[in-house]
Amino acid sequence: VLTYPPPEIAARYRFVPHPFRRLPPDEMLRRAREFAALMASRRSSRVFSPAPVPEELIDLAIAAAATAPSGAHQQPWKFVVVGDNETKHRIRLAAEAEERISYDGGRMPLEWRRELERLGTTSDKPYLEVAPWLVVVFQERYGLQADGTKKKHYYVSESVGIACGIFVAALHHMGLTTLPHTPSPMGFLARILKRPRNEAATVLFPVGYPAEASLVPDLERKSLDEVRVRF
Ligand code: IYR
Repeated sequence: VLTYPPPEIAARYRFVPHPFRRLPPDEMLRRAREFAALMASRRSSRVFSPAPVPEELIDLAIAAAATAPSGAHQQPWKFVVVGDNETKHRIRLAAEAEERISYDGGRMPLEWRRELERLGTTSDKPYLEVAPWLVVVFQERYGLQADGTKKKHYYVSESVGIACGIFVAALHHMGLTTLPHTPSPMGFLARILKRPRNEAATVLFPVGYPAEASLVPDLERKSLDEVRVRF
């Protein structure tokens, strides 16, 4: 018997049949293996090709990301797509100015810099201009209603984090690559991209193809036994 939704709620709001489609067990296992293998082949890229990417692919990745579950279904995200060279150039200069203070000016503590050493990252961020697209994900820390009043948002970082995860997966699935880049502090992004005061930049994703013959760090992922605890 159905205990959801409560009848008094069903009387006031519309509910529709769950669109879930049950799959045969062998098909479930096949898909599960295929998706896990696909995701295992994903790597972040720090050297991009300037080869163009159709904007429709970026839109489709954002459409997938925006299906993420969110606190109270508030969908507290905005994806700002930047493809013009002038804006990319301004973003690169501003990001590198912050990163120089972090890396070279000692804002990043030694312990942190040591942790990053094997990734070979520096304050130089050419990919911010070379990648054909930059997608900056903003979180709506609160809602701004038409009359200018604020509306509280719930679980904003969790919601936007899930959306970013789906974005990364969608790009990989369609044959593109990215890097979750988090220049810090990143207030310059809201200024350059003219975002309203309720929005804060969360992650900047350069999107495109890896440069030919580019290298990535020889990292290992934790095994299932290291990340999964059976209770
Ligand atoms: N935001 C800097 C530093 C950086 C921090 C972490 I944690 C990384 O995993 C990688 C880099 C940068 O983008 O270089």
